[in-house]
Amino acid sequence: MPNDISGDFPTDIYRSRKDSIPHIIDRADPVIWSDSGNSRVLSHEQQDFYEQNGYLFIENVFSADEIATLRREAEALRKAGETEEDVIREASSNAVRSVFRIHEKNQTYLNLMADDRLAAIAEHLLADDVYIHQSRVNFKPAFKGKEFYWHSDFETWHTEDGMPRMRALSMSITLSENTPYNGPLMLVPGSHKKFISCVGETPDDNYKNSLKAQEYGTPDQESLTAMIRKHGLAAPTGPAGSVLIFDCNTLHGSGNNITPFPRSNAFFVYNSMKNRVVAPFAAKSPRPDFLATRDNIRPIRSRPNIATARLHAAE
Ligand code: 6CS
Ligand code: FE
Repeated sequence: MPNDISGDFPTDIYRSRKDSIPHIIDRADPVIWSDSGNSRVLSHEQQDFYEQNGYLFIENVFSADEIATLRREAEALRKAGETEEDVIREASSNAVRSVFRIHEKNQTYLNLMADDRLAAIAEHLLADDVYIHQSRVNFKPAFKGKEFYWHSDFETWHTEDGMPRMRALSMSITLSENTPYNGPLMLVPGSHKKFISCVGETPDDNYKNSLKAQEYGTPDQESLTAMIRKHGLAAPTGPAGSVLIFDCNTLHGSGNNITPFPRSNAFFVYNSMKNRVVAPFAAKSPRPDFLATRDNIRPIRSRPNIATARLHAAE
């Protein structure tokens, strides 16, 4: 049986934004929650790489036709969201930076989140039925796409959204080619096994600034330097239609895009149904539902029975 941690969470084992100095502690959760290494979707080598590095990049998962559809729908989302709260614009140019809740606003992305090429991997790695904690398109537009400073998603999702444990992961689907030049996502391989606490109390309505330029919940430069000196950096690049899977606690960030080529990626955050958000661990009130699903949490699908899956595969 996989490790199960359902029930309430009286102690905050990932304490952050509460002390005057940062601390680095060991991760207290598995990276891969499934006990059996047998997966119909990931090889042992892929699983070993993900467990050790905290990310895995798989090229050419989606066809050119599928990507053309996803790009068309992303553009429709970008154009439609003129004034909505879940559309975040760049601070310096007003260009659309991110559109959230894409799985609730668009049928194509609703279908994509439950696509077996994605969902089956999340269900295996998290060893549970999963739901979408957050979804978005980050457009990183040509010439105007600004940085996402270094951070652990989990630090924010724990302190501001109330995500109890490290039993969630992100999948980034490249809608445009991710090159070394147009602001690719950079990761610190292996950083997912340490939790760096951050200093500075969460301001009220922090998300109104953090989604444009994150200040709170970012690791101090000394801790970052130590982690990067020890583990190095990786910036997976590849064609549109690739998928970057990364653990909720893997340190990552990305630089400005000053090229003529957008770096638009769609993101789904899969969370285990046993890891549903509770009250924020270090914020006065929870963030809105477009950033962290809280109302009406339900699995994206009932996991296909492996025997049935094999039966269909044999047909
Ligand atoms: O605060 C959040 O949930 C968002 N911020 C970043 C920089 N990454 C994860 C997520 O999109
Ligand atoms: Fe992030």
